[in-house]
Amino acid sequence: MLIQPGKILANIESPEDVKKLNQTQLVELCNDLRQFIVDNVSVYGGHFGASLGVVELTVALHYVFNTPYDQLIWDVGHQAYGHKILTGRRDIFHTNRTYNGLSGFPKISESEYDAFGVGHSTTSISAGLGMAIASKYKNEQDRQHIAVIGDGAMTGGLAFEAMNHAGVSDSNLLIILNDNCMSIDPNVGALKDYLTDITTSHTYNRLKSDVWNVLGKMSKFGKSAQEIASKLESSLKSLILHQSNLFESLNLRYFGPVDGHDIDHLVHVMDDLKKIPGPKILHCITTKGKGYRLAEKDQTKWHAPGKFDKITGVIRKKDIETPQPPKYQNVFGETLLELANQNDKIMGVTPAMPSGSSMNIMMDALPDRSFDVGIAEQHAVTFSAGLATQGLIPFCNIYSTFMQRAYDQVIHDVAIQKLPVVFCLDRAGLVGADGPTHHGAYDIAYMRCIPNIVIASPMNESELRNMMYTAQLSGNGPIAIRYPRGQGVLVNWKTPFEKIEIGKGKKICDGNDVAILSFGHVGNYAVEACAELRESGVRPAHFDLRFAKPLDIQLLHEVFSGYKKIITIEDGCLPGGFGSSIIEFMADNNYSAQVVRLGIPDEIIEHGEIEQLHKDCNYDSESIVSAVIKLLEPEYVQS
Ligand SMILES: Cc1ncc(C[n+]2csc(CCOP(=O)(O)OP(=O)(O)O)c2C)c(N)n1
Repeated sequence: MLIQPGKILANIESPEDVKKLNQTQLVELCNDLRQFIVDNVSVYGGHFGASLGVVELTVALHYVFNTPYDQLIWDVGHQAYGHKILTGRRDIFHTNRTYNGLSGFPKISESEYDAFGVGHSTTSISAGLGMAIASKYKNEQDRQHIAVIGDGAMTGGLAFEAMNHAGVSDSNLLIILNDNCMSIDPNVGALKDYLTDITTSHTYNRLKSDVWNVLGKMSKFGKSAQEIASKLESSLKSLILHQSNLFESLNLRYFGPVDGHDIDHLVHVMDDLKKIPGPKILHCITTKGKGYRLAEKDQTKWHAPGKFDKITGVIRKKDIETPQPPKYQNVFGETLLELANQNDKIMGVTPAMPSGSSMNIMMDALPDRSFDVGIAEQHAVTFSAGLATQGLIPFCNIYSTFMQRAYDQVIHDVAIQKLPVVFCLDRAGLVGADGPTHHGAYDIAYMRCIPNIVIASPMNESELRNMMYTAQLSGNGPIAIRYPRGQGVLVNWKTPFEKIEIGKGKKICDGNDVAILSFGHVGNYAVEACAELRESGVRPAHFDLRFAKPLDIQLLHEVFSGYKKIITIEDGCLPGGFGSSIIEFMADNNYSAQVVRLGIPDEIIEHGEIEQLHKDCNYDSESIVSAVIKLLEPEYVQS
């Protein structure tokens, strides 16, 4: 179903067309754009509230700035739907986040208007500064660089590293702080309080009007930007005597706060800021979900609600009658609370993903023992290390993909000191529609080379519970438990806790000729494949290793002594992954066997349905069946 845009939006093929509109038409364009986003996301799914919140900002930016020559960098990029629709992608927007369709995030290879690829947060100021300094070097003084960053993304340390640099750079960088008081969940921390303070403070309202008075004169009389900038400077300085401003103290000129939904005012302000050289920040106040009442009211639920009925606001659920297994994240959330009630040393740590990880279950019940630390993965890990030095047992839940941010902290702060931090790596493996920026492809490989760490992965919910239970008993160095996005396999998953011996795998079924070695939830594909093969008389053996480190040496000796054809399967990258560890074992122990490794190949995997991606990467159950059959064919052995 192709969704029809409103009258004004129907004529926008590029930002050039936006620039032809008058003020009234700009307001109408905002209405059309908002409606088009509601119409599309309600039918096709995707991120929702964030794009609705920046409709006016998006229109104003494309109206005032000369994109793509001027470079517009979106932080995270989940709010860039309006940007995509205005920049030539309106008619294919219904393919957003689908297989072979548009990416849900800005992507350099998708459009010249996407100045920088994103998905992870807090990169925009650094990237924008790099571009601004490059422009200066190339003598492109007229070129503008605009980083649009949310107050949530601003809690990440990288933003401050970038501002620290920008403040001494004399570069043409405009930071637009899109402040809606929300991350996915309500934003947290002292910075959030500070932003609220400057939004409501009397001094800053005075500052605002002084600044706009000066800017107003500038537009009217056409004075040179430098002259006005220096007036502005002294006006700011006199006010700063009354109250220091965080951004000003980093040498960034601070403007605002302004109403981020007043398109006229935004256009006026941005037009003026364009003429002021140097690094500067415009603080815009917006409402996440603006224009869709329910999304304004429950902003966390409507961050990415899935498909819904746009009239009633009822979120569509799959029509499945039979009881379903829970999501792994909920098993984590409920089990953590259960364990925390039994063991008062347990603490919970999440970098800005309370709902996404289900850590919110513990946060609601035990608020003093669970922490949302903002979008700050590095801090989350080192903070957990600090807790662990004091005899506590932190469960630090970080999506596999976001843990990439905190790699040195895992090695330097946790593993070297052998601290008992329990890392729970959610969304490990391919994640589907979010695509390459979010696939949890690398954690087995990047964790496996770190000494002192245990790497476990459950095949089902009950195993996840037991791994969490075992982890808090051990107190003996770090452990990482990886589990995928989505549902497990057991309807009755709340099994009594049982200790699992660290480094012990298990035999799923006996067989002959071929042995399949799996790690984690994808072992269920191997179970399906074995069942199918048995029907045609082929009997592979299946072992689930449960630990990629330490490996079950005894079990592997048994496998390599008994089988000359081996298939490994993992929901992780092949280079350096679980399969590689099996080949290393084989070489180190002088075994010789034919080993076929199934997993994520050494290439960037795009977005699409998870099942489709598993199939493309050749590790769904059908692919395992084919791999077994091929391995048994003599020609295959020779080739
Ligand atoms: C490094 C990293 N950690 C976590 C996330 C998950 N995440 C996606 S959007 C988001 C909230 C962003 O908040 P903000 O920047 O204020 O934008 P808003 O959605 O409020 O417009 C988070 C935590 C991410 N994308 N990147």
